[in-house]
Amino acid sequence: MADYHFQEIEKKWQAYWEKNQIFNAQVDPSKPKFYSLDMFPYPSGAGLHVGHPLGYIASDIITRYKRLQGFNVLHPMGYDSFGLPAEQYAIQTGQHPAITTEQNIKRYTDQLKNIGFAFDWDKEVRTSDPDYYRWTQWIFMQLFNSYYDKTEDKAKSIDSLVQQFKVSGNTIIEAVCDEDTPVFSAEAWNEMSEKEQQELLLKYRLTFLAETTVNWCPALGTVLSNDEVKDGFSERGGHPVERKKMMQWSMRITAYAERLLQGLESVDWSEPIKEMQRNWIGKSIGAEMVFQVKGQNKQIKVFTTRIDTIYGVTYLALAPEHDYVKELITEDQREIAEAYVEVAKNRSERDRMADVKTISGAFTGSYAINPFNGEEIQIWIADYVLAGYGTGAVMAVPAHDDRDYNFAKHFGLEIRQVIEGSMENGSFAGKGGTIINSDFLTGLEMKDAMNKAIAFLEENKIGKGKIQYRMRDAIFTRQRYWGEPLPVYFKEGLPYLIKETDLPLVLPEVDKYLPTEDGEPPLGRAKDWTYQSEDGEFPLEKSTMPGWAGSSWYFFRYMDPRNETKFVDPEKEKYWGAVDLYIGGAEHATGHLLYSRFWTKFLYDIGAVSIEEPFQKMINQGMIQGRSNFVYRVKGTNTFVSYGLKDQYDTSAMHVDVNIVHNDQLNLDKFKTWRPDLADAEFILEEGKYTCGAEVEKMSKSKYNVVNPDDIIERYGADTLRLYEMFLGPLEQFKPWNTNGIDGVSKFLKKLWKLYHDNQGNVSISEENASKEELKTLHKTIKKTQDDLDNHSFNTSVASFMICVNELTAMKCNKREILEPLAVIVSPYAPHIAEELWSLMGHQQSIIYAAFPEFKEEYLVENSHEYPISINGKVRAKLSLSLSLSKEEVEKAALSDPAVKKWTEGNTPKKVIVVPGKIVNIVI
Ligand code: ANZ
Repeated sequence: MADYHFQEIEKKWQAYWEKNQIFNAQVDPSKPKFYSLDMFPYPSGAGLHVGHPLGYIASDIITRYKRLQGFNVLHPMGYDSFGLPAEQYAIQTGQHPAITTEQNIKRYTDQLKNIGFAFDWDKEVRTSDPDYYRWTQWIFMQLFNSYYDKTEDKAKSIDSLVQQFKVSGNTIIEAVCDEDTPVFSAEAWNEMSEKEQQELLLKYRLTFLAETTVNWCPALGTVLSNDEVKDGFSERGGHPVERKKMMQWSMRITAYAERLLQGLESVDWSEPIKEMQRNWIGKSIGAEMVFQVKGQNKQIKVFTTRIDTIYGVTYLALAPEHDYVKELITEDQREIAEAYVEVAKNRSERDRMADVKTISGAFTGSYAINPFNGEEIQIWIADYVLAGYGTGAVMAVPAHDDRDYNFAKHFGLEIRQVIEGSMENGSFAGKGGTIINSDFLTGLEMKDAMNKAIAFLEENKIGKGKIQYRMRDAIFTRQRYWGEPLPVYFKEGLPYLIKETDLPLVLPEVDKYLPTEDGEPPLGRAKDWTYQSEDGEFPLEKSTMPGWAGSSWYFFRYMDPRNETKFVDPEKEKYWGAVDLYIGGAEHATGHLLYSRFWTKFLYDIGAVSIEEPFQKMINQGMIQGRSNFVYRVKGTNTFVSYGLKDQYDTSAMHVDVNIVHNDQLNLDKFKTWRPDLADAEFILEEGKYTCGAEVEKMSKSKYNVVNPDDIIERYGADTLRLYEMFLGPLEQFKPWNTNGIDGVSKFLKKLWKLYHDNQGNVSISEENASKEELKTLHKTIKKTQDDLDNHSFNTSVASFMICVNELTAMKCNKREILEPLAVIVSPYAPHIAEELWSLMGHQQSIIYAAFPEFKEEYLVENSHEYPISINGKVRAKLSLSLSLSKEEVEKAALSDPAVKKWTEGNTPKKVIVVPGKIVNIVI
């Protein structure tokens, strides 16, 4: 073969890898393991664009590098294949989402295989496959059968809870449960009906059914999680979202709040992502206390982080949704207050939080009593109090809290200072300081005042110290078709699990993918959506699981994807353990990454897996943005003027397909055929060319800036694509796709190819020993590549390969001693060409079985030095001498140098000082 024919080479090696199962991973305790994982994609109809493979290329490079270092690597790929777009498409076209999904997966797989990834395709999983989701359903069942024991700080079986209830009710047990769980004795428990017992157990189960305020999206006909809602609109589709109370399944993730927080200390993730998780979990240390309502048998519970300011409380504020609001509104306030509540309720929490300017609220007419000083204070309803946080009620301290201050100012309520010196700069909250005007707290510092106030609460049984988490339980159901059915049926209105042996509970066929006429989810359309249990036939749950169910545990299934008796074989799970490198987008910071950590911890608690944290190290790749091109139409004509001349005309810019532009030059013929209305387009050119304008924007169809990796591969090859994506810049950075530099990368590969060939295009490898210079070039590249890969700095290695190949080309180096290791170090980045060169050099086995070359420091050590020779303080000559010479030898050489002799004129100098490896000073 003469020239570098990447198309043939790439197809050949992809087929070879597949046929020989090169990347098939098996447990091998004799080798260290490396588990490399990419966040698996949702197979959308649009296929991959060049932004998608960025992270996959980086992880592929790492896994190939790890193989060369002797690791046993697991590098799987699969599909998160339940989801909204396929279902929306099904609604529009009637095509079953399974068919759409299958087609999309096929397209994705072809595209991925084209890029030459070292994926173990045998391990592929699809979350929408019944063989997969039976285990998602199985995990759901384990959660349903578990509660959280606070004493042991782990999940335990609900049966053991029932045993405790039988013996001592719930008086002794410390378990996570709903706020409104009553206290009951063993007798009471034993006398309860089955229904009552089941209702109580739902308050403890780790997945449970409860009336919850949810984000309801009427346009999508489903509930959405907080992270699926952005500024009051659905993330997908941008439809309005309302707050609504509904019976919903939830996951008691809050039971794991503290462990989710602590676990962050043990993982190697970027600080911003950890911080986002910490904020989401939102731990606050404070106190909970009750205020008696005057003249009513009611107590209002508040959560405060500043109980030290209790003497500065001048009113209470309740969320508009608070349960007591109705009963607290007095007759004379009714009209104003109720009207206010109506308006406030329809604003989402997010809007209310985001909007700090609008101050709205209403006085209820009722009063509460501050138990510390017996004072009567007004009870207000206020927008800024959130129903879902803490107790949905606050003790307002306008002198020391911004929101309370603004509210008090607006409504003319009292502002009473109780902390010394904290009022300056208009900043109130968060500052400590000595307490004033506060009876027995006066004179104390914040911490002591808090402790003392909490002691007072506890003595008087009106409150206690409390740790509060902002995180809420995660709503687990969606009123959609294309998701996992819940393995639950209803008997007398109560949920029961189907038998494990009846799994998977397969998604039924329906005539349409829409809600039923009476508003039931699409599964309400299925003919026999019932369960045959021992005591009869019962209706099955009609909602399905949310998108995050299947993705919360897929990393375990990859280890053992075809196991029919377990979700993963324990031996395999122990061997592969946690993911060593997880690469994916930062947009999953609080969704997927919290849910999968939660499920892993739960599976650990029940002894199903050996690890508590699923992802040891994580890198979040930046997004590749589109680089849009523009043409400039002279208004009212079909004439387009080149970028440099556009200001001389009255023009309007128009997006043009980037695929008919090369190096910002428009291909005029292609432009004319791009759209029918452009067939007779005319151009005003600059030097015979049409130059387009350019701008960086999100990569999207509507901006005509989507670049398909298939096109790049066809034109330049997969190795060029891989190198180029890495060359674009640091992996974590957001950066535009700019094809302008791709020719350079492609030329580099041609040069690399040429190093191994003579001018006639024949393979030509010399067996001669390499020179020092050649070894130096090689070893500095080995070192750089190794350091870069260890630091996940991919772009810089590409640059060093280029330098290396340029240097070797200049030296006309074709020696095996250099070119073999060079092929190996390039192979993680450009595996096809490396395989081909490796085999051309006579190797029978894939380059993947080679060893990463060992870096030898000695080749980098300089063995000579250019000595400046200074005569009477001025450098008069330069002399290159071996570093192995002694001081005397250096002196002798310096003095016998003709340039130096000219200055000394044959005289013996007064003094000669030799600093070895640096300088020679001569004084005459
Ligand atoms: C009195 C006080 C005085 C407060 C002071 C703060 C400063 P984090 O840190 O976020 O937990 N709060 C409690 N529940 C609330 C709710 N449902 N909606 C809105 N605000 C609520 O904040 C806790 C503080 O936020 C609590 O402490 C309470 O105001 C308020 F100088 O109580 B504080």
